[in-house]
Amino acid sequence: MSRSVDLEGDVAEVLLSEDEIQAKVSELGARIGEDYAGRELTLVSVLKGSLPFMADLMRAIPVPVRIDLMEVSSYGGTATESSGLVRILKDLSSSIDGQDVLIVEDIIDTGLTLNYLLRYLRGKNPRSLRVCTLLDKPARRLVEIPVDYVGFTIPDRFVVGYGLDFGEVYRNLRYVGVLRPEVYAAAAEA
Ligand code: PRP
Ligand code: 7HP
Repeated sequence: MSRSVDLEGDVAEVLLSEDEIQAKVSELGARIGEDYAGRELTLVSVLKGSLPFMADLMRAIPVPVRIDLMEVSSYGGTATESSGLVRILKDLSSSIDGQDVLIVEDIIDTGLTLNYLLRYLRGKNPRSLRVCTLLDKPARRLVEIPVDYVGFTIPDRFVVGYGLDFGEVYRNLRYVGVLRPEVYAAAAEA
């Protein structure tokens, strides 16, 4: 029998509070603003997880930004393990030829998704291409990739909230937390 979701009750521990996240987003926005002073920037959000981060970050960046959205899915993996096989579900809406582009991610784990995206977007001839991620889990990295802006480096724990999901839920938590082990166990049994 499937277990019902208890949005807040299923969280064992808050890893990053709403205040910590918002302070970091302001800091990142200011840094990006300095680095791109006098220029315009195209932010490419990688759906769905980066949606809250993108929405907050774009408003913290004090230079003109355009936004575009991509959605990719890794397939062949499990609820918590990526396979490295990436499929584009939604492509860019406009050309990025000659533009300064910043990819906005919620988390870099194995690095396989971003490795694929970097190669794909480089092929579209941007003027520059950088990466900003809210969370970085370096212990899980399978492929080395350049990451220009990192909000928080976190330990090897599966996290949810502020866009990050488990089984497509928990994305609307305002903080980042770790789920109770029973939640995984129930999902594995289902
Ligand atoms: C998550 C996250 C990254 C990717 C990171 O996306 O948003 O895109 O996994 O994992 P990796 O470094 O091991 O490749 P997910 O595929 O869970 O989709 P979602 O954003 O829709 O939740
Ligand atoms: C993907 C992902 N999604 C949610 N929580 C995590 O810890 C994750 N790592 N990679």
